[in-house]
Amino acid sequence: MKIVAARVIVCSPGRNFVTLRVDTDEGVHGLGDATLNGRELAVRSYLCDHVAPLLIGRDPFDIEDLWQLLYKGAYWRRGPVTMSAIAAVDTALWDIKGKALQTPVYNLLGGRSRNGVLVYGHANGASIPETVEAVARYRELGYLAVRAQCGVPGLPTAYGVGRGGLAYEPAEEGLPPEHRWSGEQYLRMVPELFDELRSTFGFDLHLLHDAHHRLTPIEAGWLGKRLEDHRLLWLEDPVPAELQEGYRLIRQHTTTPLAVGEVFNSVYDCTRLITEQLVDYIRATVVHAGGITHLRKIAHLAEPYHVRTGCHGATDLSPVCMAAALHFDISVHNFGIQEYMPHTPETDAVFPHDYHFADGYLHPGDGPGLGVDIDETLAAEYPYRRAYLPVGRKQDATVHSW
Ligand code: CS2
Ligand code: MG
Repeated sequence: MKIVAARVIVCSPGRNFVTLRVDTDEGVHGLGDATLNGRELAVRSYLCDHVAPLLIGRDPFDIEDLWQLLYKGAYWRRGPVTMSAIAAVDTALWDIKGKALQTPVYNLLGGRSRNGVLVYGHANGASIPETVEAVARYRELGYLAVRAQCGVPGLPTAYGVGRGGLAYEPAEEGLPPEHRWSGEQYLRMVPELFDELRSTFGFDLHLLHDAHHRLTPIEAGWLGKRLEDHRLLWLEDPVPAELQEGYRLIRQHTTTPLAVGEVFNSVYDCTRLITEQLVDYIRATVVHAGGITHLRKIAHLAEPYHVRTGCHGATDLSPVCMAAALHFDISVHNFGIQEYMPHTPETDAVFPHDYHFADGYLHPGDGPGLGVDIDETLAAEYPYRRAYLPVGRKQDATVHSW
């Protein structure tokens, strides 16, 4: 079997997505997600202008060799654009192999290790009572785990909180909006939020929270200690993780489980966090961390250190990434939990897929390959619209992590 074409489809059914399609001389094709929120066209160019010519004529079954060729052969290694492009190729090749061998991709990864993939949903509200109501709705929908994000008194916007009752979608058309941040106000609100959630729901529901890279290590240590009795499943991205050893300071102060890594794009971003057991969950996912091939290497490094997976799964990762993540999730031994923000009906129409939700779990489906496709005719009805993630600024206008 030989690769005969590699094309990139950019579309915007409610939000922007970048999809790689790889075609072979035996009529089998595979898909890979290459979406990088706010920098989509950079990945399109990397794929179209630099990667696609290298793929033509190669055997799509040689997944590891092609991964190494694209990684080492570029000379300039790592980074979100490069690794999202490599991820898209890798994902498409696994899809092709599963289809050619007429088996679901999870069977090529060691088979099933569990009955279903535990997921968590995103509840949010402008106030604590609104957030409590939203968590109740997710429990009624059958979710066993819910992330809770709430408005911050005195701030016009807050991370993870939808506007006007709409589902939360961080990217906005036009130039980047600027969102204000107050650590003081936030650190007052979060303990009150989880005091209220635990007194309302007890401990039969997993609760999670995302600090979205905004605290200092000592603030995160204080917050983690304050939340310990609420037994969160995790406190996510408490501080930016470029300084991996910065997590030692948080660990010294709290036993609240920590999750990090949705912005990571290679195993090198997390070797110290894993080998020093500074985190409990690693959030790297298929589309931004080099595909299924590299994500497996991250998970295998993590296994002996008792670190579990918790793949990122926001709506800016397409159904192609979700499908691939679920084949990884159902198979990898040290699975923790999968984030699940359902896409819009218009997105699901462009990306028909086999995966489905039932009783708090996602199931990847048992069809050959990844069980996802793209309707290119429908996709063409949704042209790309430049959109940016917000920029964060403190109250005094100092730029801050968003
Ligand atoms: C968030 C994301 O889902 C999460 O945990 O951190 O919504 C993140 O803000 C977006 O994926 C950024 O594009
Ligand atoms: Mg996050």
